[in-house]
Amino acid sequence: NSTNCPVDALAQTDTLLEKFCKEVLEGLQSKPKRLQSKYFYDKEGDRLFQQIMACPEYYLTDCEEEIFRNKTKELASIITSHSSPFDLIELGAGDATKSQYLLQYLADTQETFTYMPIDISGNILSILESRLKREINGLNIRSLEGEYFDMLGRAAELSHRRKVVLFLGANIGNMEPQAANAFCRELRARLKPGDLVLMGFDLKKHPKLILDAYSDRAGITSRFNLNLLERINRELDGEFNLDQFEHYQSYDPLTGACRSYLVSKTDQEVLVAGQPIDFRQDEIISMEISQKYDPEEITSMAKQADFMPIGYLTDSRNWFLDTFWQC
Ligand code: AVJ
Repeated sequence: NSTNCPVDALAQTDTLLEKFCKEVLEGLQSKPKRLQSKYFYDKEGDRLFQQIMACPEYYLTDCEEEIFRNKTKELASIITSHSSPFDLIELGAGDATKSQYLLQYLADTQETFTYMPIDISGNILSILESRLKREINGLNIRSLEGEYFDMLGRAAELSHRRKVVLFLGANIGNMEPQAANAFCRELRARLKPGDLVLMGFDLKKHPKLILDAYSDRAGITSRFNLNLLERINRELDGEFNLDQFEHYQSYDPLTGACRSYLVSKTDQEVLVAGQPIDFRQDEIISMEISQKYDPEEITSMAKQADFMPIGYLTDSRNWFLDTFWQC
């Protein structure tokens, strides 16, 4: 039984399910308890995240879409003037609603390139691939399902052109600032001189706007968080009772950290993959960070990773920033 996996019994046999199980148990056995937000995105999580993006409070997607829709030509000309010919790799592509504007433009202007979307959700990649093949004539697309750096390695084997790496949607916000710095250094180390990165950051703004974006009135963000417990029930023989947990969101304007938690409503014991997990009333599981930055912090992140900032674009409200870094 593949769901029966005491942590130490797992040697190197890391199938995806075994890794999920191992990381979930490790997180729930830590103090404070934590789960990793990359696991939000099963089929139901993909669906809920698409609903979040359509929520009136969730401004991030609208802002970045505005940039990609209104400034497609600027984006494309920075890319073509700094790194042609190129292949386009997108980390955490999701449904690629924003990059689609750029892909369409580049295809229309006769650029020859392969688009390689990387995502941890095979489900969203197949949705993406069939839509793009239908909507963009002649697009070369090669989807890669898995974790960022594993698949970046695969992409490097497949591509012999310069690389343009898109990392949009403030996905980098899901890393603690320290981890984001380390991520940028590792990304830089895997790229070659001349390669380009286009990164999307959510900017610090009125704390209430940020908090509202992650605690929407319709309660979809709450369901998005609770869905991970449901996924654990489905895939790891978990016995979470979702009614016994409540979503709690915080935003700290001092640090820019926007964090989500699930709070246990009672003292309870929950079996996960045969392992008993004890909760006290009011004990939290740390679920996700969505870090907010200011422009100075973004520039210093580029420099500490040895990238050269070569240009940036913002939306009309100055809430979101897409920046180009060159190796
Ligand atoms: C997909 C990581 C950009 O942190 O804003 C949305 C995920 N979580 N609402 C974000 C998310 C709760 C989102 N990212």
